[in-house]
Amino acid sequence: MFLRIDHVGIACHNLEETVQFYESTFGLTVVSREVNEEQGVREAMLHVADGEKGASYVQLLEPLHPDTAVGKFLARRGEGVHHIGYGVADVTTALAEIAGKGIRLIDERPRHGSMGASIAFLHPKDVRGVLTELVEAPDN
Ligand code: V0V
Ligand code: CO
Repeated sequence: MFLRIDHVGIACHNLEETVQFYESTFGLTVVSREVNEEQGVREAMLHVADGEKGASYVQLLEPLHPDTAVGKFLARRGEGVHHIGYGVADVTTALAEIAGKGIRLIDERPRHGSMGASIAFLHPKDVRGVLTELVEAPDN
């Protein structure tokens, strides 16, 4: 079902400072910056590698408000890994297959994600404590 690790989502208080840290420490490059009001985030994608089945990224996430998914996470747990995004060929098909196994879906239908992707989240309580995102890239 999974084609690649599309991205690792990392929660931070200050996006610009954290981007600078990733650029200067690891030599990564920002390839996209977006504000996603629906998800309550300001985010940057930093390219890590290209593979046969697509590219992988680090996604740095700053909350737009405290009362958002990432805002609540920061208040509870502090900065760190927030979610894993796996590349899939078709989010709708993958969601149906996963739902059929009894896993709780946060999103019943795909939403708009970074860089034109279709995304959907699975509940961390049903994925052994890991907030899991399915990502269908536009050029899949
Ligand atoms: C919360 N919990 C987590 C978690 N966030 N566990 C693992 N990883 C996380 N990131 C746990 C938390 O410790 C609680 O466990 C329980 O879930 C309920 O937490 P809560 O603080 O009451 O929070 P809720 O229920 O209000 O919301 C949690 C969920 C929410 C996961 C449902 O964050 C959500 O809907 N996330 C999906 C959307 C999202 O994360 N968007 C931002 C990224 P205990 O204490 O009860 O045991 S946007 C993005 O990635 C984009 C745009 C992209 O990739 O393109
Ligand atoms: Co993400």
